[in-house]
Amino acid sequence: MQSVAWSLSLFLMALITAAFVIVCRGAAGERELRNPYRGRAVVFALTLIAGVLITLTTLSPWPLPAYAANPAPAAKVIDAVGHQWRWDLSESTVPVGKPVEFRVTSADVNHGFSVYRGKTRIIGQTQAMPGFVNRLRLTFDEPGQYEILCLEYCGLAHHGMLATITAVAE
Ligand SMILES: [Cu+2]
Repeated sequence: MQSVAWSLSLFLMALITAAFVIVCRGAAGERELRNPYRGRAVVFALTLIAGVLITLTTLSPWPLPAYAANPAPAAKVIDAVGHQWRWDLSESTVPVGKPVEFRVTSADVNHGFSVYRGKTRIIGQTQAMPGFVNRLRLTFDEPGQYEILCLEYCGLAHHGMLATITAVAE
């Protein structure tokens, strides 16, 4: 699915680029007659170059983190299902220092699956969507309790969607 979306995006970007090139070429013949528009073409070209450069430098790693292409084997796989308004986890403990893979989905509406260390530090998050399973790989560096909260407003008791998971040194 991801590769289809990516290919479609590239195709549409190429189509828009081609449209711009065709419009620019069509306007080139009138350039001598309409000098005031020359400035616009320069501004457009500079904006386009800046946009491409900014996009290329800020999309690294591109388009997904490297582990998605070549994942290390997970020490534990945990199924996580979001419901209005609770999380169902297939396991409640994780090993410290080893990669854990959460397979996150939803039974009803979209939720935001986020793992907190303490009250303020998010160590990972992904969407929980009905009909899709998103994989989130995390390594828990410190033993102790972690909280799983919902990051997407999903109804009246959204704020109460709390689960805990314990990282245990093995
Ligand atoms: Cu929610």
